[in-house]
Amino acid sequence: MLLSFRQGPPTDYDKVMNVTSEPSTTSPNIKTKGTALALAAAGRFSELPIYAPAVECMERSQLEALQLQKLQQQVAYTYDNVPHYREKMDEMGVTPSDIRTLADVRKLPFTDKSVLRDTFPYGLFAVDLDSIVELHASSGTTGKPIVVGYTQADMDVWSDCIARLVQMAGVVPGDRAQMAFGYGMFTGGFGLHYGLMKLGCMMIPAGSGNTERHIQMIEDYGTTVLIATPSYAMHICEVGERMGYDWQSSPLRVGLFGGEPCPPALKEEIERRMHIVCTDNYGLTEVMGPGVSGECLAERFQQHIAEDHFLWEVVDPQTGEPVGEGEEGELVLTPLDKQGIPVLRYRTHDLTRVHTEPCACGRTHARMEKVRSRCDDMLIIRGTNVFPSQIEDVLCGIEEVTPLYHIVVETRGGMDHLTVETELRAEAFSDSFEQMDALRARIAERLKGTLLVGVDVRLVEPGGIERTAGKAKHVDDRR
Ligand code: DLL
Repeated sequence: MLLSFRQGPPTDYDKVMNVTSEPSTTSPNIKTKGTALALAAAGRFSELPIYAPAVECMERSQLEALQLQKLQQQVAYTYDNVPHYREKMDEMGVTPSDIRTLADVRKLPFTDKSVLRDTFPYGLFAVDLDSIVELHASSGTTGKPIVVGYTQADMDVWSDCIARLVQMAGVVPGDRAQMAFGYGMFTGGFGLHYGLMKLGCMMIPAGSGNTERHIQMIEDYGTTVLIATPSYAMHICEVGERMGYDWQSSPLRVGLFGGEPCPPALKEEIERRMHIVCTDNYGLTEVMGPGVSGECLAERFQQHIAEDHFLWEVVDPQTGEPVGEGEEGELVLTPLDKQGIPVLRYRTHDLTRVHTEPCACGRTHARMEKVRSRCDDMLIIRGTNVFPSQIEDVLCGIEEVTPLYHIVVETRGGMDHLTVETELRAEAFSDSFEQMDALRARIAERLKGTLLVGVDVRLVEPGGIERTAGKAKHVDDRR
């Protein structure tokens, strides 16, 4: 039997619905009146409602005891029910009884995406298919998809994790939540949908695409929360502006973003132009989908990990050895109560740092920094390592261009060649060739200074970088 944790009743929301505050000094245009956002804008973080305070604010020592108990059960369950892990652990000479402390997790084998691919579709499932109530998959670009199955207990944990993180992001029961993720096999759509419903929101299942209709629906249905990838939210913002939609008087207040990196500059730009508060949440299909971590309103660029459901490690991507507390490395996750498809020590390939100091919101669960890069998205250009996020950071510091960009890598004359396409803001656009060329040269110079390799810069007219309804694709490696 797996441990299940009973959530306490949601906090009393009435008190936050009646709060008003002075306009936020940092973002004066953001609509906060009469909502949980008002408390945050007033810096009254400790009064913000918490979905499951008994777990989210647990003493760390208690939390670790809970994690250990769950880890021991989960390892035994996985060993008994998944032949792949039994064989691996037997080969390594590890038995479930060897897990006596949380650090003993390091005795267990890592899991990589390839294991899930090689066992397609059901090879890692720990239960009979009769007990699976929902299937999801991540498409990836090559090979077979990664397929994951959820039991009813998994679905309950999933929706609890989401209800928690959306509450953390300023959503309250009664909010009207419009979904702009697709409802297909992708975990984003249904995952957020179930959790928002659990919190008591009205769901508007618009799905991805048809951007003008999204804007019409926001107005017609009084949508207060938008769920999207940040790049699609930016597109919704621009299309609305072109349609003459007044975001300031729109009912929308909260953006729940996830599924792809959200650079701080992009988030701030969306907040400013749409007059909403945006938070970022993180997850991945292999360990659950969305729901692993989310930002609270006190700490705007870090995400609380649902530590009662996920044991985290941060390791050196090369050696697999743990890095020091607060140092950057690859996030490795072990879900602690997954029944359908348990995975041990999943190598996310996502780079982050994790902090455990107390947070002003009162939650004790550790915070991971926003994921900006993956260890497998590093480009090697003429022997130099280049991360797309470095390019993003440079471009975000140049006011004439938008945060949208595209990178093309190709071989020219036997050498790696990097072209960065960056989009001009309408107000920076000029028909003076000299001016545009000077800007292009300035951007190329800045990029070279950071990346230490020469780069061709192509200025693209406003709207020229492709917009997608899902995750943005930044790199086209043609080598
Ligand atoms: O993207 C799950 C998800 C959906 C999370 C919606 C949040 C909201 P996958 O399609 O399996 O699952 O992709 C997982 O996307 O390993 C990260 O590299 C990236 N990713 C997801 N969320 C974030 C985020 C979903 N907030 C992969 N910031 C992960 C940065 C993210 N990267």
